[in-house]
Amino acid sequence: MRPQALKQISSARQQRGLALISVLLVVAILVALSTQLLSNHNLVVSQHQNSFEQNQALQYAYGAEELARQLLFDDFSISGPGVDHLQEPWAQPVLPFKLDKGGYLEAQVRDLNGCFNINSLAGMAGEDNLKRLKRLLQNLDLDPGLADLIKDWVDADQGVTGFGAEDNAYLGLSPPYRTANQNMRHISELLLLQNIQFEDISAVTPHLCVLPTSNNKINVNTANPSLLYSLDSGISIDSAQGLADSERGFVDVSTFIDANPEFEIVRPVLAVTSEYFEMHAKVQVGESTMSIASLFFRNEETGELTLIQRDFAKVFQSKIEIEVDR
Ligand SMILES: [Ca+2]
Ligand SMILES: [Ca+2]
Repeated sequence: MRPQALKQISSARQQRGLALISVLLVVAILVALSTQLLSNHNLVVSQHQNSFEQNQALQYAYGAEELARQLLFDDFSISGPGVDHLQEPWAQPVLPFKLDKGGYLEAQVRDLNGCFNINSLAGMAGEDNLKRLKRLLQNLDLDPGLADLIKDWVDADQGVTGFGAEDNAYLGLSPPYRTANQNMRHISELLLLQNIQFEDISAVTPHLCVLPTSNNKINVNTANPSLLYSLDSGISIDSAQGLADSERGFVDVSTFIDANPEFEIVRPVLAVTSEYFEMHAKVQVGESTMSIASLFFRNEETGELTLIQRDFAKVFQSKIEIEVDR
């Protein structure tokens, strides 16, 4: 074959090769674009699914709140007026039940007049409550000096209490900050206290609550043994524990003191009813889980319930123990 003809054949092959490479390149780009589009589409679908499930879970959580509101008003007006104790319907946890579209809901109500109110340290009986918190801490094998730190955080003055700390101590930290010098709004403020240990806070918080008042009473029908013991040095831990283990349903404070005369000295701070309650619910819809802790105030004259605070970050700890057959 002549050299000119060979050259033409080689050039044609090169052109076909280039064309093939171009086609392959276009196909590769199209595949990459399709994959990217599909991936983005899946992400958008997933985001919408999560958003939809979260919204459904939130609506169920609001439903649990409404249920608690109804239970507490029913208790005030019909089933248990004039007294609040742990055998009443509102105090019974709502067993986890399946929801229509899959998932489940569980809820429980806690009486907050049965725990130690941190803000009572800044109230009219602040000094007495400081002694009570110290007794409570000692009973839990914790440093009673923690009570001084908490008191200084919530009291309005700048005078250091015992082992407490005021602005001067916190302004020396990095970053510097000041004491609140007002009622706590959330229990997590405890983590701002000077030299605080997370383990100590974890141990004491189940016995504490944060109420939007400094002058609350203690419901003797719902108070836990640590709180009952802390009320006065004349009350023994065995007496408090025995009382807490019994089925309490005292209809008035006098009846309670007749049966437990060691509490006479703290009569002014005792009650058999409650004003503050916390509804805590956990909802799961699909892959989405939501927790809601709602603080209610119930007017002791009218029974009207006011929602004071919602906390979506509190860890839900079920009161229910489920027996499993093995
Ligand atoms: Ca009641
Ligand atoms: Ca202070």
